[in-house]
Amino acid sequence: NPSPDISESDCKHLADTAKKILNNNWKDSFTVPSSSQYPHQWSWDSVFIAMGYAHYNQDRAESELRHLFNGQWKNGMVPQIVFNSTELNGDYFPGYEFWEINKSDNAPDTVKTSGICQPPIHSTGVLHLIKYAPNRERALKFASDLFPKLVSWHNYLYSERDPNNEGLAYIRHPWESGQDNSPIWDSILDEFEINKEELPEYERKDDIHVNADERPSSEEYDKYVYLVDFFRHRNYHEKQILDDNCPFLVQDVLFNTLLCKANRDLAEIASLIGKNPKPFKESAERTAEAMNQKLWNEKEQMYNDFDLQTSKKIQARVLAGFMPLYAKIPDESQKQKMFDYLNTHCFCQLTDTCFPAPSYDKSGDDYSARTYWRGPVWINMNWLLSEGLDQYGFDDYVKQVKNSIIQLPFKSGFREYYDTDTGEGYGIENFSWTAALLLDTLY
Ligand code: 9YW
Repeated sequence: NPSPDISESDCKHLADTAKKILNNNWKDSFTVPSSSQYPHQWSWDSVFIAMGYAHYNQDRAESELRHLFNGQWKNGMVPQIVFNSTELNGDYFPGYEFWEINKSDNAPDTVKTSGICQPPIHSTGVLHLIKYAPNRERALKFASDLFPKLVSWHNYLYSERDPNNEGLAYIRHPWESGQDNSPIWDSILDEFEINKEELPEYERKDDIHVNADERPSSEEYDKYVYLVDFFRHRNYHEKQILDDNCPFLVQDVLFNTLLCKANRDLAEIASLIGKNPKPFKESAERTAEAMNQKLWNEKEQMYNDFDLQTSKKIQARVLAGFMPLYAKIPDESQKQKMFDYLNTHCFCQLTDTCFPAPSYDKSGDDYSARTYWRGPVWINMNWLLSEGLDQYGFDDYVKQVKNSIIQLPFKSGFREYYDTDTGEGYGIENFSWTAALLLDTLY
């Protein structure tokens, strides 16, 4: 353990600070990830944030999710961003106008959103609310109201994003993974050429408040923009996007892990509110089986994404490859192999003096201690990892990972990401999910 233990009064002070951060990032009915860097509502951020509120402010937890689902598309897609209608022109690109979502018949009529989605952790957030909110009756009523929307979100993923009916949903943009510039995408982004002249003119805004060297490269950004342009040219018509060979089509490990877990949790919600849990249990099992068949890599001792354009696994040693633990997908032999790799100098061994768990294998040549999704520790990934390891009884490692969730903000403030070796914080300050998940861990 690289830091001294934290006293109870320090913990209390830390929790108070976390609540203040969420309060400052609260915009009437939802919470922005950061008032400066991300001034709108983000889909999976809001779920992590609601998980924190669940313990002490049920009103806000419900409002957070309600506001997000107000932006749900007519085909069931829950959008990555619901724009802040009172401050549409914050420092953020691509803003609402760039997405041109009104080209799609499926876009919501009045709510302004982006045209892609993020990992489907929503049913899991609602079950969390039922489990931890002070007023359980009220949480159950809220879950009943939201239930049809959760069902239609899952249905969207299995119908529109799984053309070969495999039980695995694809993503079509790195932003949909929640891990924008992860090394997972390198092979695909390097491979597809874009004609610069055909690229729409745009100006990045993500490097105004944060060091540019921690952010994705300009080549990566061009590809991100190219893909958005590709979708809007096809009016966000999923079949068209597929038929025209979208260059980025990936069955992602983290996304499908969270889909599997969300189905397990939706089944539990269904039982609690008097609905039939069976279809959701079946979907969860199908996805788990498909992940074990198609995404498990015995040699690498972890799961890999699958590139649908080349029909190959993408071998990148990212922390996300261990996430299936969270949905209890690995069997006894797989879980041990995964742990044997996780618990090495590559991701922080129990005896090492570092903060687990870096987002990318530290022994890789292209590991970077401070570049966004290419190495730093992220609190949401730690949270998912600790919940996963806990289910398999890896208690010592769970303790270390939870310790990082508490020690890193204590040492360096509520940052977006941290250096695994020094604990130094990077990215934007006063970051909402870091605060919310610290609260969930302390409660
Ligand atoms: C973007 C808001 C989002 C997160 C993503 C993270 C980053 C940048 O910030 O995305 O412009 O969407 O990669 O996981 O939801 O915190």
